[in-house]
Amino acid sequence: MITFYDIPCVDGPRPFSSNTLKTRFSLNYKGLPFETEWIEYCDMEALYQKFALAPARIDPDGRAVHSLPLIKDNSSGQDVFVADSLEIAKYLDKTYPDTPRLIPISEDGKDIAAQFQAFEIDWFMNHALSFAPVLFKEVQSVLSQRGWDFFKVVRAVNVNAVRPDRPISNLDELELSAEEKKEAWSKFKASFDFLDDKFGGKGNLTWYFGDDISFADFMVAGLLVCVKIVVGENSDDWKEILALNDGKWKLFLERLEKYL
Ligand SMILES: N[C@@H](CCC(=O)N[C@@H](CS)C(=O)NCC(=O)O)C(=O)O
Repeated sequence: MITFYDIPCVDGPRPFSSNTLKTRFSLNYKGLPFETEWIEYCDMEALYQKFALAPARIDPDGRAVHSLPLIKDNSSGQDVFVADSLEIAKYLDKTYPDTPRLIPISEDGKDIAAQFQAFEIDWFMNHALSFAPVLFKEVQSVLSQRGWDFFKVVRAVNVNAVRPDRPISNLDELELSAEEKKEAWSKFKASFDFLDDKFGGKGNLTWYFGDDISFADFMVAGLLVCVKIVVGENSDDWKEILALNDGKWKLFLERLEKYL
């Protein structure tokens, strides 16, 4: 059985994190049975310590990051731990070869997993980075106070990287003017024109790799579902996103709903 460590919303055990959602989509798409253990941000390091796991990564500021998603798979008789949604996708493809692949087999020798990372960076980092502070601030609405107290400090570092002229020590200090928010939202919404081309072009919806679903689709779906939950599905901003590119992303999410 696979144990999937996910981050809960304050009002109950439901996912909101774009990163863990990628893994939830992946597990469900493969049809692999799993159980979820809900872990708050402030308890992630203790979880890693409980199993004597090394941090998932070291951030550029030197912080050891004990991140989710993390899975524990004991199907082989031994506990195997894998962190990071892309690493988990690679592991699941390798360990469960009879299930639908998340990362297509490369026919030209190119590293497709690396292309996925490049795609995500290209989309979000190059087209919509200024949206990150707005999204982080909204995350407060779904976290417990303990979760927010951790999140608001670690994400301040990311916000400072985007806005180096006005450094903050936690997200409570982050003040975004109506104008800044509007601009960030419009950049984020405009980034879907970049995605439109990659998902079938105008008036047509395909998956990132054409006919077959892959992990790249879950990268986009993970962030979309996160935005929906964090800003609220009745918000005008969310409704606008669903209407973008002739309703493409609404249809996209409807088609993936069964893997949530
Ligand atoms: N690239 C990683 C990112 C994982 C990640 O940063 N997850 C966040 C949750 S959205 C986390 O656990 N952060 C903990 C921290 O920053 O201390 C993935 O795709 O799994």
